Amino acid sequence: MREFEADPSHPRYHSLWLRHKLELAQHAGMLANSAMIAHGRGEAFDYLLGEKTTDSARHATKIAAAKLQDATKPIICLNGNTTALAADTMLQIAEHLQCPIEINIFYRTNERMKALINYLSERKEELGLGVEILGDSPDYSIPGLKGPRASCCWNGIGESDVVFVPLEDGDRCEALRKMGKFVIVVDLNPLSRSAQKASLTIIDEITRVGNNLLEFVNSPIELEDYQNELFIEGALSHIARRFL
Ligand code: PTJ
Repeated sequence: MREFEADPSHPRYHSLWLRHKLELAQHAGMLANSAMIAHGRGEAFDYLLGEKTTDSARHATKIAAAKLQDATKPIICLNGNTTALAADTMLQIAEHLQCPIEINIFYRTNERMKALINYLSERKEELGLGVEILGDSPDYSIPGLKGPRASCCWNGIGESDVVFVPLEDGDRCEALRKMGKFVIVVDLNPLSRSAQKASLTIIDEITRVGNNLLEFVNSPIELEDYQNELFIEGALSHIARRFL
């Protein structure tokens, strides 16, 4: 595996670093075959957004923190890309919220599940955290979904009331909402089905969301009313203002 050689002064340093993390994860068998395509799509939207957290996305993240703090059974649900890019912050957020993390992937294979759970467990040990990691023995199925992507854990996604699920797919987001859950999605594409179907959509890059959310969950936050369409409109009008 090649070493990471970019100079920190390189204008695209962070972007190159994220790509490198994905390469390492690919090498370790953690990612779906299409993970790089998904990342490239995210990068394209991030470029349009200016590669910075917008005020509207920061506001959505703050509401997400309040919802997670207020939840009875919150769960952080991670796929391959999010684990590769943001494992440490997600573990720290889970520790603050005292909630488990469930590895739950779209393209499920036993090998990938094992690689992801091992990696997350190693990071947890390294950080000295006590977060419960779920996913290796699914005992529940998300109603209305077929195939391996429906598999999950009852004591994780199954009985949760608030699900934080970055880079989710539209069908599963809809199925989780039909179960009555409050679904928080992170997606750089404001037009994706999951962005449109979520209870709360954070249109921002997952590593930036991780850092912001970690900052917010550190102190108690008041719940406030919001309209999710405004977060989607906020991202679209931000893009329009930058280029028109
Ligand atoms: O690990 P698995 O098996 O669950 O599979 C994960 C992928 C991401 C491959 C799978 O869910 C997939 O194919 O996703 P899609 O349908 O390509 O959607 C991915 C969405 O995530 C796109 O709308 C991207 O804009 C968005 N995205 C990609 N990278 C990031 C991102 N959003 C936030 N931060 C990112 N770093």
